[in-house]
Amino acid sequence: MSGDLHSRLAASFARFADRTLVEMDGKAWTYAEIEGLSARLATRLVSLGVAPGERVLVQTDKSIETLLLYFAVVRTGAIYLPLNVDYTEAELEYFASDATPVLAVCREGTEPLFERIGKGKVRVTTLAELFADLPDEQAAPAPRKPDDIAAILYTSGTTGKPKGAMLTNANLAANGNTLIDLWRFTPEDRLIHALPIFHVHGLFVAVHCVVFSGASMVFLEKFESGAVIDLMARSTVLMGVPTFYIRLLADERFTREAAANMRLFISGSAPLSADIHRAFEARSGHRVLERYGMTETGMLTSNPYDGERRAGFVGPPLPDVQLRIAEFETGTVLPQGEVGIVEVKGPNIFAGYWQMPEKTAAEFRPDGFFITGDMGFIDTDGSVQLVGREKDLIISGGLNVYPAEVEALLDDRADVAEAAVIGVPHPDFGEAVVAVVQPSGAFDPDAVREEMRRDLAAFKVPKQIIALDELPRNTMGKIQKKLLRERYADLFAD
Ligand code: MCA
Ligand code: AMP
Repeated sequence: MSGDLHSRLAASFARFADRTLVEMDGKAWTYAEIEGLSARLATRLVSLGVAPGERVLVQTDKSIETLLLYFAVVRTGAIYLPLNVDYTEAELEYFASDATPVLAVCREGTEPLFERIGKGKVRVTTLAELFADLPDEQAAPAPRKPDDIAAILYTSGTTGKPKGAMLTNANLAANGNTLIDLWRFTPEDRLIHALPIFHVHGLFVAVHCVVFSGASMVFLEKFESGAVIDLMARSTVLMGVPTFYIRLLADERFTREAAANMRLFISGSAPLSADIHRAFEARSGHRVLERYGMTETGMLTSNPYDGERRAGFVGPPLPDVQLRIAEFETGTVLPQGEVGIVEVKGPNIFAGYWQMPEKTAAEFRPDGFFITGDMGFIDTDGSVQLVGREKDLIISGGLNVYPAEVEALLDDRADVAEAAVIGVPHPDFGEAVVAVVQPSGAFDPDAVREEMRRDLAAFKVPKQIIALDELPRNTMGKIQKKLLRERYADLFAD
């Protein structure tokens, strides 16, 4: 199969032309319709200056138009750069200046904000404008090589600014091809698509599994347990973050009967607790298939389709992925069973961080293995268990929050002497962001939270801010986050 993503998509558009690709709000689009509309949209994009290698920044709501925009950008050979709709002006400004897009597609009403951050150098438009009087002409697909960049997805880091992970045509095509075989996707499948489409999970894993295999999907604007349960009778697969499964279990309409037509429930992006795994099986008769991946790599491991889906394990590496456990500091590869850093290599591993050669080099070993930052071990059956993270990262409802970013915002405030941001167990989000601060003078946690919402996407804003006279420190003066995590472990216990 060609390593070019557009050719891979086009092969499906042609082969499954008359079949339904996607449904939303009671309307359906076939493969041929989606291809035709995206090809016409590509003509419009080209007329706006979009060319191979240029970046198209997208912050739009989940819709068929956004999906078409993705396919259209791939067709032009430009680089698709989707952004979380929750990002604030302060956050967006950085992405726009770092990625220097030629075009920004934004939501109605946010044009002035994008004009401001684009500083006159970025053409700003909306989906409505792009789709108005769409030309009939279908742009010819731009020739692309496997190593050309198809998308940039920003991920934050433990220190410093977010990094744009460059994913190539070959990365995306290879991972999709592997996953449809592994998870047995066929044209008879219908996926319940309730994830956002600005992350690898909802955009590449979900959409490519559907399109590459000729299956169909139902787009829901966001996860809502009732709507998802209603769709199960005529669907076969759900992909979700653990919060989806927690919320399904909390809904009494979710029963064995409701799930009877489903063949597969896949979970990832964050750890699925063994308790939820077991409760889900007891309720529905289905064992969730847990897999593990990263923005920089796409999917890396998966529990087997046949064979045991082990609670608490993310499964063996995908057939085309090499995975090893090493000592973080030295890179020495560790024997089976020992805990260390997870390192990976394969056709799905990204090409590096956009314009950050040093940061890229620092995250690869000399022999080309990528250092994930996740800690784990390989069991005797080859299955991987993740036991923690070397990186200081909180995953809340499947979304990553780097404490350093939230701490920097708090530390900059006149009413805060120092802040420590930690993740604590949360019954719905898995982990929740909590800030423990040492105030300097008068301090109103609720007012501070409100103010933080101006600068930070809502999911990063601490669910609670706790003020202490003194933060616990070790003899070197370093804040003891471990101690804080222990002290507040039951903060959200139900
Ligand atoms: C929303 N809020 C959150 C989160 N989502 N807070 C913390 N963590 C979150 N994940 C905020 C809302 O802004 C709101 O704040 C309050 O929490 C309550 O929101 P609620 O209505 O409960 O949330 P929701 O809209 O139902 O969303 C929860 C969600 C959603 C369905 C879990 O966050 C979601 O779809 N997550 C999936 C993310 C994802 O696709 N991750 C994949 C990336 P307020 O009331 O203050 O306004 S990782 C990836 O791609 C890698 C490759 C991988 O392995 O998959
Ligand atoms: P992101 O940068 O958003 O792609 O998040 C990637 C990170 O999510 C990984 O490095 C892991 O820490 C975490 N992750 C993804 N899937 C799983 C999983 N099944 N279990 C535990 N952690 C996971």
